Amino acid sequence: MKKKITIEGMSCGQCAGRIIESLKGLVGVSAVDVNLDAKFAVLDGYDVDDADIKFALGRAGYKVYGIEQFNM
Ligand SMILES: [Cu+2]
Repeated sequence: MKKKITIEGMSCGQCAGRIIESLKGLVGVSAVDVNLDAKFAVLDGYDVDDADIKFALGRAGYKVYGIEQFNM
C-alpha cells in the first residue's frame, strides 16, 4: 500500500528530514519518499492509518492537505 500525502509548510531540506523521521516512526511504515518541490510525501507500508499520519505530522509542525491511497 502506498499513500501520497500533500503537506503544507514543507519548505526546505530540514523540513523534509523532519517529515521523513516522523512518518518512519509510525507502525507499519516501510519507506518514505519526499518531493520537496511538489510538497508531497509518498509513504510505503502496511495498514497505516490516515489519522496517525495527520497526528505525527501535526506534532512535527506540518498540516496535511490530503491523503491519497494507491496500489502498485
Ligand atoms: Cu524547512
